[in-house]
Amino acid sequence: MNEIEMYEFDRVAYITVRGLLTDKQVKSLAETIDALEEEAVTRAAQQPRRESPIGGIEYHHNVEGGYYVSGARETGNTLIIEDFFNADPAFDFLVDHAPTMSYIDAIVQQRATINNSEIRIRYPGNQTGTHMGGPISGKHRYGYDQRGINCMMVRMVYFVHDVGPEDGPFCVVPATHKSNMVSPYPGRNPDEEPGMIGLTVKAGDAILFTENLRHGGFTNRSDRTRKTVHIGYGPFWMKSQNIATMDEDQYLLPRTYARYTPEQRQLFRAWPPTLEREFGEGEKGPQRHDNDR
Ligand SMILES: O=C(O)CCC(=O)C(=O)O
Repeated sequence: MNEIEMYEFDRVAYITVRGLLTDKQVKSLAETIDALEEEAVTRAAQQPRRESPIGGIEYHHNVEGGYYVSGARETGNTLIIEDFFNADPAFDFLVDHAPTMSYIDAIVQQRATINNSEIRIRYPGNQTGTHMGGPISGKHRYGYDQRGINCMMVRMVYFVHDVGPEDGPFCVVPATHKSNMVSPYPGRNPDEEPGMIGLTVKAGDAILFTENLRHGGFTNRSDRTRKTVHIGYGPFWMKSQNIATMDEDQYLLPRTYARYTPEQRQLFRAWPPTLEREFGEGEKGPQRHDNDR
């Protein structure tokens, strides 16, 4: 992360990183997402189901695939697939992805781990309601101290196709991570919120932002479905920030863990700080979520 990127991130709470993924990676991700979408849409309404620990949203637990899915493929709706790392080894390169980690390690002071993994498939007519911004304490806080930027949860959003102004771009109210007031505007409609801007991108670009920033997704007014990959990071003690498994242990199947290098495994390890202290190579991974959920 260079000096200008650091300055801009501190100033407005997000940066767009052009060309973070190679053309080959974009192609592979786009194909993998398409295939996963086809499977997930047929499962989304099926058993077994679980409600998010924070209430509200119900998910299908795909036990074989190791992921949670909510939503439906229909106008105005979205399909969200959480814990997608379990679903296909094609996602493995995103774990300990050196260009990404150079950003994460610059803004998360404690050892960073992955706490969130979701694929968002936003069909025409869909929008993502505005959330966050203003004074926030705890796990979504943006901070700055004598060592520099000190973020709690941040996200990298990867784009596998171009997203123009009509395609439901990710949107932000810049600099609201430093706002001393909660937004006074009623409702959560990002299209109507003063100060909200859409961030247009090309395939291969990524957007890095702190969860403290007020953000959402403008209505997708095109006839194209918007597909993105979101990966969240934060200090190692932070539990899952996926909605289906909020504040639980990370959901990584033993077979996923077994594929990973020691460095990749570290990104899912809350404690102890080094892998070797507890497990030898190839031994059991983080806690598995069983079929009862
Ligand atoms: O991309 C979007 O539509 C919104 C994403 C979002 O809210 C998030 O990643 O926290």
